[in-house]
Amino acid sequence: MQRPSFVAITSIAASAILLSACSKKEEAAPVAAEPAVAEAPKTIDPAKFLKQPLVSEIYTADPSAHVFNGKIWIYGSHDIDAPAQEGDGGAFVMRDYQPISMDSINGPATVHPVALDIADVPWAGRQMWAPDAAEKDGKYFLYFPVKDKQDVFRIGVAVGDNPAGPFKAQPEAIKNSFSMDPAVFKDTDGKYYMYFGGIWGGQLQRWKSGEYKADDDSQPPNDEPALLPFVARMADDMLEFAEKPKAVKIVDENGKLLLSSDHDRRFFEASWVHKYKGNYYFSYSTGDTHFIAYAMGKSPYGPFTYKGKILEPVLGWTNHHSITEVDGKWYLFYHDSQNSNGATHLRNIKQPVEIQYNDDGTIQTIDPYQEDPPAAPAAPAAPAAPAA
Ligand code: FUB
Repeated sequence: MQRPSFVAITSIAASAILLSACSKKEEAAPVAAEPAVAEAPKTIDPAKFLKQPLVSEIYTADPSAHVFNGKIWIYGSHDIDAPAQEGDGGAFVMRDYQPISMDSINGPATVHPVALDIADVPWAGRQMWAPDAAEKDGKYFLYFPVKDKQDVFRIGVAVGDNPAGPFKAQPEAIKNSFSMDPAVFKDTDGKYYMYFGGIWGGQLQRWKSGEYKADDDSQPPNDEPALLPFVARMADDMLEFAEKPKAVKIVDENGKLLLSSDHDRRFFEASWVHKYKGNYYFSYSTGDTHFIAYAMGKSPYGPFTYKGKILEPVLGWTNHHSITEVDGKWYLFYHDSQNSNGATHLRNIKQPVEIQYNDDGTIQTIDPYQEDPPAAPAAPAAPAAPAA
C-alpha cells in the first residue's frame, strides 16, 4: 500500500506548523526539505486509522507498556498545548506523567492522576520526555528524561510502592546518564538493562567526544557510522547503572554499522528491547524518515542486525512505540496525532495492535491505516482539544 501523498501531508503539517519534535537539520546527511508555507490542520476520517486513540481526556505519547500484577500499565509522555520553548524539540514542553492502566488488551483504559511532577524533581529544568518503568521486588521505578538546570538531558529515576505512583524522585539524575528516551528491559535471568539516547533534540550528538559539548550538534559525515544508542546494566537497587554505558551496535546484513546517511535505517530515538524465542529485538524510531525499525541479536548488548520495519509512518512527525507480551500474545503500543488532526506535539497513544512473527523470527510490518491514505479534506478544521 502506497501513501506518499499522505505521508507528505502529515510531515508537512507537522514540521511546518509545529516546530517538530527533534527537528534540526544535520550538517552532513540529507533530510527532506521543509515546506515554505504552513498548512492548516486536516480533519481525518477516524475510519482511515487501523486503531483509535486509547484515551482522549488528555494528550498522551511515547507509550512504554508493561504487565504488572496482571494489569497492563502504560507509562508515556503527557503532551500539553503550551508555547514552544527554545531549542530543537522545543514544542515538547511536558511537565508531568500520568500512568494509564487497562485490565485487558481490548478493555477500557484509565488515566491515573499525576504520578510525578517536574516541580518534585530537584535537579530538573524543563521538558519531561518519554519515560519507562520497571518493577523489582514489589517496588516500582519510573525512569524519565528531563533537561537539568544547565539544559542538558539526563535520566532520572523515581520510586513508588504502586504502579500508579506517586513516585518520589531521587535527589540527582542517574550518574553517567545522558540524552533521553530510557527503556528498561528485564532479561529472563532477572538482570535489568537500560537503553537510551536520541539524536537532534535528544542531544546524543553533543556527547560524541565522551563529554558534553553544547555547541556541537553535527552528525557524523555521511560515509561514517551513524551515532548509536547506549545500554547499561542496572545496579541491584535499580537507582544507578552497574557499569559505564556502552554503545549498542546496529549493523547491516554484512555486519557493517549503519551509516549516518542511511536515514531509512539508522537509529534516531525511542529504543525498546524485547525478547522472543531466545532472540533479542532492539527496536527504535528512524526519526526524520518516521519508521519504527528493528534489529535482532543474541545478547542484550548486541550487536543487533537490522531486519526491517515494524511500523510505517503515523500521523504526526514522531513515531515511538513499545512491544509487550500480554496473555501469550505480543502487542505494539504506539501513538499518532489523530486527536489533534496532525499536531506533532499533541499526540495520543493508540489502542494496541498485535504483532505477527514469521517463522524465522522476523516481524511483519504494520500499516497504521486501514486503507490508502485519505485525501486532504476540503475545509480545514480546528484541532480537537482534549484538556491538557
Ligand atoms: O515526546 C518527546 C519526544 O518525542 C520523545 O522523547 C521522542 O521519542 C519523541 O517521541
